[in-house]
Amino acid sequence: MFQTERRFLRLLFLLCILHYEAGQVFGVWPMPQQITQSTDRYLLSPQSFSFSYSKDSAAQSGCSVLDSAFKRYYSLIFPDAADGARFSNIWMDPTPFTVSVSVKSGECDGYPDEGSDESYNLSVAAGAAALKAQSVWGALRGLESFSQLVYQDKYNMYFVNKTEIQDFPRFEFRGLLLDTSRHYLPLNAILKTLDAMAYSKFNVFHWHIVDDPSFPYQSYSYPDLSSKGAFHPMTHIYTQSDVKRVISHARMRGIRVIPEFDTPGHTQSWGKGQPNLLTPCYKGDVPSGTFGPVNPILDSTYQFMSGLFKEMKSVFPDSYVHLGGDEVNFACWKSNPNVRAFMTKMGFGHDYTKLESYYIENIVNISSALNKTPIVWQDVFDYRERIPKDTVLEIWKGVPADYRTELAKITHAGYRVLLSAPWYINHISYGQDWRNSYTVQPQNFSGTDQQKALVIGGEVCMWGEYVDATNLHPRLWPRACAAAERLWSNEEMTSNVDQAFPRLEKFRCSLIRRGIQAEPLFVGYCKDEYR
Ligand code: CP6
Repeated sequence: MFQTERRFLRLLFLLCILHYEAGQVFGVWPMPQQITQSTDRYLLSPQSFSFSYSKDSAAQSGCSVLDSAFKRYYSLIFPDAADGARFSNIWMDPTPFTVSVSVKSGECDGYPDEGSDESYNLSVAAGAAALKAQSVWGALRGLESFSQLVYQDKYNMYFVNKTEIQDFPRFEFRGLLLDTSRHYLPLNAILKTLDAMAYSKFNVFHWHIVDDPSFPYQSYSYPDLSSKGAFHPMTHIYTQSDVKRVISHARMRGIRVIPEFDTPGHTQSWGKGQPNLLTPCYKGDVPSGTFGPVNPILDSTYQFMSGLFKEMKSVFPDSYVHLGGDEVNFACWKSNPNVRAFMTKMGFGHDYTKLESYYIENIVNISSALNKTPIVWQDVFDYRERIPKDTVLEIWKGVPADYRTELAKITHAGYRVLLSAPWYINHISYGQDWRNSYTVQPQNFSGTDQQKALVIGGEVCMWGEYVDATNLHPRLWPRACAAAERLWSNEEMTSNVDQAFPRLEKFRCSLIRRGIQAEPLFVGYCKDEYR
């Protein structure tokens, strides 16, 4: 009975939006869970606009995350406030306007993590807006929404309409993968991506930092990994200070940084700086001079991985780590007589998936012992390793539809899953492919409610074979925004892709305005695009 009432109210609400959109399209991307706006609007002037901590807020001035967010959002809302001469409100009374922020928890120096509360309420009225959140992370989401509500009229006057928002994310994990091994991405390209992620309320940066082609992470325990394995030992590396900057920039935006150290496959570059790590491949009875995946039969391998993961724990604060485990080619293992002898000794027969299992089990145990929750690619489940129940499996295979079978299978086994298969946006094609990303329904597979609750979110993947700093931003934006809304917003309110189009067009123009080179969705122009 409540259900039907709720449905009815939602329908009524959607009709209101439609009616309203005749005048002006909603300005918030991703769509908040609940938003009501009126046509009453308030003039804002940069000179008399301010953010402040409300008296009842647990965080006050000195709270690093919010202090710097206030500065950032002031410039985002009033991009031309700096050139004061051009913008002068001589015709208008500069009515004061204050956004009062109140958070329940005063924790400002921590890192966002699993379980961070990102909910917020925003109420915009005459002369004041009230933003209330449990944590600073929710306050950040609210500030972003507020900034998107502000617009300029044809005289370039700033306005905000009377608005009420109640908002929270549908999924707790809304990630974006960058691959810095196929091409090196300069620090600035990463920081800018983090900026744009915050605009779309993404909250996890999955840093696929190393892979076959290069090892740009400068390890302090094993410096040869980058000095020998990076494209260039000085210019194409991420120093400890670079990594700190990425983590800090992300923290300020409520974004977690989860590094991926993908093994045992995808490790060619590791072999250059770490002798005896990779398996020597054989041609007949003699080593061929080439190397395969990490050598799973040596104690020295696990000593090295322990050392590297201990370093990871001290460098990356997030409680999760991505261990990879995808696309392991068994040919080299099969060719090596020592590996074959080990197989026999262990009773694995000729089943090399058992060897892969053995390796992953060891690696997962190393990271669990360091209190890190592992994420692995779905291949690891396919091999049926005995992995701890808190392991997250990331589904990357099976487009267009097969990932549903995979979701059903893995959640049936009781594991939590992350969906990235339909969001491989390194794939490009002619036309509006964001629509495919938008219409994905992560919980649309056959399974119980319990199974569906195991979908913790999803990830947009930007693999780097054909991407470097020259084309990264336009390839990412606004295409990644489609998944961002799918992962944040209410399913029913965002079920119509045609209704999303004008909002996304508008959001893309805001991205341009904020300095993100987001590509066009279709024919048209942005106001002020070449200012
Ligand atoms: N690198 C690594 C890759 C991919 C994967 N892992 C990949 C595979 C297929 C496509 C795109 C990327 N480049 N380490 C798979 C998770 Cl289409």
